[in-house]
This record gives sequence, structure tokens and C-alpha cells, in this order.
Amino acid sequence: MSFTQFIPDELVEAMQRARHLTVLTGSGISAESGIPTFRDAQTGLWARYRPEELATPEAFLRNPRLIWEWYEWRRSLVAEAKPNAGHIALSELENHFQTLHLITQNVDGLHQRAGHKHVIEFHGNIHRNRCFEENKLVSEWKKKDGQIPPLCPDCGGSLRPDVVWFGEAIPEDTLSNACAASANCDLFMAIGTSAQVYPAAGLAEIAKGKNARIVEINTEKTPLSDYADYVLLGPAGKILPGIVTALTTN
Ligand code: BJW
Repeated sequence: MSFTQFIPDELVEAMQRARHLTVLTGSGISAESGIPTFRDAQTGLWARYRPEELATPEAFLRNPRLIWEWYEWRRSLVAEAKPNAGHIALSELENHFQTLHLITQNVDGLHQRAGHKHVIEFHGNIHRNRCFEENKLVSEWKKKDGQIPPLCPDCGGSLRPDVVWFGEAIPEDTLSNACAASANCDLFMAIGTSAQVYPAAGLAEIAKGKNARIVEINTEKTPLSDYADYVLLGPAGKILPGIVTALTTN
């Protein structure tokens, strides 16, 4: 079924007028690639844990092996996944605007695999690792001793995924680039995010404060729906291709 009929004409006109688009994505955009959203029920061995309680430095300090294995499980889900129609349509939107800044809260790298060269990875990337003690990125370590988590070859500290956990600061450059992109757009789209986690959720508020039109795409309403100019309820993998079609045929 085509979702073009659910894209209001007024939104298509606003998108045609806009020059600078900033997009914030959340885990909902990867749901149709088979990656569960962050707050979705986890499956199998992980069903008894709440993700909010695993994604913290305190949890890692308490039980580094458990947290490392959780990320290994999630890496295996990402390895089996492919970008879906939503990721691909978003990469096609780049042709319709003078600038498109893509900020993702996702750590799965699927936007890059869909063809986006410059992505602001607000919460890091699950494919990279860094030393818990020294914070520096580490790409190689001794694998043969079976140590979990593996240890930093330089200082012997535990390795952790290069992601931002609750209570940790967003890297300064990342935060300032994302804030600037949000303050300097005429259209801001929030796609597949529950808009509950700050400071990411505040980016739409920055854009709104600078009079950008706000578009939300989500299967359900969120706190952002209250001030968005357009709320498109439905799966991103259907709505985004509908938007691209509407823009190219109007
Ligand atoms: C679909 C769909 C389909 C489904 N199509 N849609 C201000 C107020 C209150 C609290 C705070 C505040 N400022 C800071 C805080 C504390 C905290 C916070 O926000 N807590 C809230 C929970 C209340 N924030 C932090 O701790 C942040 N750090 C910080 O503020 O530091 C300050 C500091 C300064 C100086 C020194 C030290 C500290 C850090 C937040 C880091 C979040 N990290 C995580 C984990 C990343 C790694 C990993 O993945 O494991 O990021 S948590 C998790 O939430 C993950 C996600 O990126 C993020 C957002 O989740 P997302 O993507 O929105 O997913 P869901 O599951 O919530 O929603 C999915 C949505 O998709 C749903 O709406 C569905 O309906 C929809 N959907 N299918 C379209 N097909």
C-alpha cells in the first residue's frame, strides 16, 4: 500500500519551500530492519533485564561481563539486519535540500549503510570500542585469552562499547554540532523516537524555538506530538518513501 495519500499537501509544499532540513532518528526507524526498539521487550536470555538498567556505567562496573555480552548479542542482531525502505528514502531526501543534517540516536550504523556519508552519531556506535579507563578508541586486542570483556592492550583496563550510557555526557563536538544543526534549519523531522531521552529530545525544542516547522513520524504519539506542526502516525518504512514520492511527483 502506498502511504502517499497520508502526506498532507501542505506538508509537501512546506518541504518544497524548505532549504535546510535536520533529521533526528531513534530506534523506531530500525524496527522494520528487525532490530527491536530500545524500550521494546527483549527476547531470549535478555527478556528479564530492562535495557535502561543495562545501559549505565554503574551496571558495567557491577557486572562488566553481562553488559559486554548484552552488546555482543545486539551486535549479532545488527549484523543480520539491512537498511530498510525508511533508511533508504531518507538518504534519497538529501537530493531535495540544500543541506540535510542527520542526527541519529541509533548505534547500529544502518544510516551509513543506506548511503549517508555524514551522520551525527549522538549516542555513539556499537561497532566501536573504547577503554573504560582511558576513554580512547581501541580496535585491536588479544582475543585468544577468552577474557570477557577484553582488556585494553595499553593499560589493561576493560573495553566497553563506544556508546553514551545514561548519566554520561554527550561528547562536546557532537552536542554542539547537533545543536547548531537544529538551530539552523527551517524544517526538523523527528523519526521513530519516543522523545524521552535528553539532551536528544531537546533538539526539536531548539528547532521549534528558531521557528522551524516540526514534523514527527512515529507509530504512536510522543511528548513531541504536542508541539509538532505535522504528526504522521505510521511506520517510517512506509511514510518516508511516501514523502519521497510526493516530493518527486508534485
Ligand atoms: C516507530 C516504529 C516504526 C516503533 N516507525 N516509529 C532532562 C530531563 C530529565 C532527565 C534528563 C534530562 N537531561 C538528562 C537527563 C538524564 C538522562 C535522561 O534523559 N533520562 C530520561 C530517561 C528521563 N539523560 C542522560 O543521562 C544523557 N546524558 C546527560 O544528560 O549527561 C549530562 C552530563 C553532563 C556532564 C557530565 C555528565 C553528564 C545521556 C543519554 C544517553 C542515552 N543512551 C541510550 C543508550 C545508547 C547505547 C545503546 O543503545 O545501548 O540511547 S538510552 C536509549 O534511549 C538509547 C536511545 O538512543 C535513546 C532513545 O531511545 P529511542 O531511540 O527514542 O527509542 P525508544 O525505544 O524509546 O522509542 C522508539 C520509538 O519508535 C517509539 O516512540 C515507537 O513508537 C517508535 N516506533 N516502530 C516509526 N516502524
